Amino acid sequence: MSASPRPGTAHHDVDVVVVGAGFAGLAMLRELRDERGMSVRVLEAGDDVGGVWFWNRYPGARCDVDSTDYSYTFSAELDAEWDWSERYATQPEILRYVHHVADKFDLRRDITTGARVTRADWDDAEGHWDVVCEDGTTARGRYLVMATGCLSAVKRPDIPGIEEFAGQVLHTADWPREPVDLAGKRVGVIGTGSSGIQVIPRIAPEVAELVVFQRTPAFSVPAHHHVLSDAERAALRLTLAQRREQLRSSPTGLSVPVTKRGALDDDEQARRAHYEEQWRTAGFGFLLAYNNLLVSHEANATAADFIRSKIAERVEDPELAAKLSPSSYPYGAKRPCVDTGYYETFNRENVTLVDIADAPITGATATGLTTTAGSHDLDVVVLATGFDAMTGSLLRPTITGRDGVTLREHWSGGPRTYLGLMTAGFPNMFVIAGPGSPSLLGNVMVSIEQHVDWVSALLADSAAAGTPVIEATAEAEAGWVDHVNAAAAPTLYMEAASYYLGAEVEGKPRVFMPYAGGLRRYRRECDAVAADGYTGFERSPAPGDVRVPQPA
Ligand code: N01
Repeated sequence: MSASPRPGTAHHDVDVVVVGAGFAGLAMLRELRDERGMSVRVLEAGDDVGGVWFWNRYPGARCDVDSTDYSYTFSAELDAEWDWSERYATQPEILRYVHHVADKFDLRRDITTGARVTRADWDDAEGHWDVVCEDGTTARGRYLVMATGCLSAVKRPDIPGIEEFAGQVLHTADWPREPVDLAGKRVGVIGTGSSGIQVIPRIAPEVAELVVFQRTPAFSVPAHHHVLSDAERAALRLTLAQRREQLRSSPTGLSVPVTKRGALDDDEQARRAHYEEQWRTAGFGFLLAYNNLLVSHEANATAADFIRSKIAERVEDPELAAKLSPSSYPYGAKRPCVDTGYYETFNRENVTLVDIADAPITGATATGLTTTAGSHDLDVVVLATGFDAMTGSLLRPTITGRDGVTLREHWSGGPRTYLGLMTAGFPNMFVIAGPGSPSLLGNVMVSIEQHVDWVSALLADSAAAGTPVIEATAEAEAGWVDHVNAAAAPTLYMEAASYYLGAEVEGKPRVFMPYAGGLRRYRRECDAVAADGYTGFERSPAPGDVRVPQPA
């Protein structure tokens, strides 16, 4: 299908069309334009850059990876002029950083905002992608890079009668840009994952009543975020290079020391002391307190018991503490959370927990929400219900590859990729931080930069060889799918109804989507493929006399 723009909208004919102007899209744009001399157009649905940090502006939103490690590493000048103010940066500070990067590297001139991609079609005869946006913007590019994020397709629960509700309905991942005044209001929050756990303690002191609708309790440990002192910032600067090297070579992309100790190597007293120490400092790294928490039930139970004992200390009412304590899945099998005062929030007079596993929500009325056990009058409903993870943002647009096959058809049994980067039958389409990559299981920034560099080198190599049409072979894809499954099989990840497994959306194929082999191993696999002349990819000349983009 050829792209033709609506009157008043633009058409962009470029080497590369990138979808999404979050961390991944901006990195891809800078790399291909400034390092490879390619023309790039980024199409972004939001009306500004920032991706997930543009949309998730709910109170309390912040990252849970140390800010220093949640940064680009491609520019020493950028490093020198940017100072994070807190251990875990808030959403506004991260967005300021993204804006700073966009301005410093003059990225905005190649970005169209307010352009939600609705379809992309591979034209086999011409060897390019035609891309169409909801607003009529169109683009054509030799390459298509989906930098749409793994947690960006917002999931709204189906609540019968919600349109009758007279109050406000907000979603954490689609929070209004203008300030929302919750003071003195009766607010219901549905969902107790990372977003719920951040928003709940933050709004509890200002609202009149807070009703938390919990389906599955989460494991959460203290974040210990704090404003960085001058001395801490100076120390971070001094150790930055070494820290970056450690991130690149670590299995998680986190600056958490890797231990060789398993939880059962210590006796109970030593283990408890170690957990106490981790509890006081580690934040998200608590999951790495021992090296076998995600592979051994027995080891995992020691950490899970420890966290439950802490919940019991933090929540005054033992019955409430029990309801807030996860027991139906291993610690870490769902993405663990970090918090600031989450459990203590339930000691407040104005906060109520409603267990919707026992008494599910049946619907909404003009005045609030009803469950099988009763009704709750509310002024505002906050949906902290997460995302159609990993595949949602790739399957919501219609993407058609060779022979008219859609990505939805090709992935009907679950996502299939080679190295998490390409999918057979979809030539010249790359996914950044998508299914089959380690992105979600570690520091996504490290994955993003690895993917961007690796894809950039592949495009340069292919252009130099006169074979700019690149496609993962069906065999390589099948091999990687097996490899991803094999990496996940021995882990406890398989034992929770998580979004890693596609359990968050009814009817979604239940396959483990991220690569659980770790970033270090993943990087080695990718490097070996490149060193071997890009095995698993078929590369061919462009059809006809189409211009071959040349690297700088
Ligand atoms: O989403 P989630 P999130 N009825 O899917 C519940 C990143 N993140 O937005 O577990 C009732 O984790 C659902 O219940 P259940 C981070 O990677 C990072 O909180 O499905 N309840 C669950 O409690 C994170 O993992 C940061 O039974 C429903 C919650 O809603 C990811 O984003 C901050 C429901 C969804 O939890 C997603 O986090 C925020 C329904 N129909 C997010 N549907 C930081 O960096 C879902 N739920 C700190």
